[in-house]
Amino acid sequence: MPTIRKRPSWALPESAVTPEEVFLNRRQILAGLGAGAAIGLGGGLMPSPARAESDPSAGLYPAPRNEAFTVERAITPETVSSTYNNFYEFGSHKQIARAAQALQIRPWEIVIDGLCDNPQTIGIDDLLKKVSLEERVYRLRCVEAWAMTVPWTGFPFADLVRLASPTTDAKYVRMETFLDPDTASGQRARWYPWPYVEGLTLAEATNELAFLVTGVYGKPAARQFGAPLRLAVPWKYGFKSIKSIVRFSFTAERPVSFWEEVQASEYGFWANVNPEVPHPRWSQATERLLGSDERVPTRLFNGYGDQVADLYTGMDGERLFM
Ligand SMILES: Nc1nc2c(c(=O)[nH]1)N[C@H]1C(S)=C(S)[C@@H](COP(=O)(O)O)O[C@H]1N2
Ligand SMILES: [Mo]
Repeated sequence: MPTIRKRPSWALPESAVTPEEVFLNRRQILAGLGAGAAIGLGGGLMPSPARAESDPSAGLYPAPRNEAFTVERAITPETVSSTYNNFYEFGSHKQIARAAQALQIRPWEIVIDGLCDNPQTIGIDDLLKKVSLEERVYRLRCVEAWAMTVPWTGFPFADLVRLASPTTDAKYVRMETFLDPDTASGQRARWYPWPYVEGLTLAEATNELAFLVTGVYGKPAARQFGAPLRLAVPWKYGFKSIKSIVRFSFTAERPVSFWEEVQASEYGFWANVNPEVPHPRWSQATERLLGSDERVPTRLFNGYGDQVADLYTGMDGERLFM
């Protein structure tokens, strides 16, 4: 259940988000016309919307919007956000949407293991029966200085932590993406430490903002977004939001994440957004909004400081912002 009761400072009334309403109307039209018409309307831009329609979890969407999580920015059009993706498993460029359609998202087993009382292997559809889905509009800020605003559907990470029941020794949760070089040609590139790994402290994973995503734009997530289960931690650079997760392990040791292993001098464990801490090769002061030429100032913790700044008090020795 959502724990935010008061509207945080970064939220504005729903009515301020005009393009979102346009999007919602369009979604209703699409639903009314059915999958066949959606293919025509999507043109060549949206890869295979019909496949999302045949997803066994499709009936769970759209999920009710949690109004505590809305933002003042316009929703990024789906045609833009679903055709400009980072998903190195399918290539080191942004146009991986078509290649990602090869990913088999059923059956999809998720291993929960490590320092917890309820280790288990659970299929995604069984997991979906144990949680209740809600929609949250979040910003996402990539370390490359572009940003988008998307309506994710999912459930609080805290619900999965509760299901696993970590022991008192557990301090971190380590997450892993699938490993299948036959499907994901990027995983044949031997210089990357596959599979993709990310990690959070347990305090971060149980923060109200940490969200496990199963859908986006009111339907099951398209594969390029990291179906059938990805993370959204909007106060951190986008690379922390690991896609297509197959394993959650509770650990006492801090996990080494994919990009940290590739280049620790540029990508750290914490990766909290901060406009005043430049990446070694570029400024983080501003960001480009996907789908426009507009550059806007970047905000500390990507604008989510009220929710997360407390997580980092007394941690001044850590490289919190890279
Ligand atoms: N498994 C996996 N997860 C990943 C990535 C990736 O390459 N592989 N890229 C990350 C990066 S750098 C970003 S910015 C976001 C992009 O999410 P989007 O494509 O949904 O915008 O996914 C993150 N999660
Ligand atoms: Mo990114």
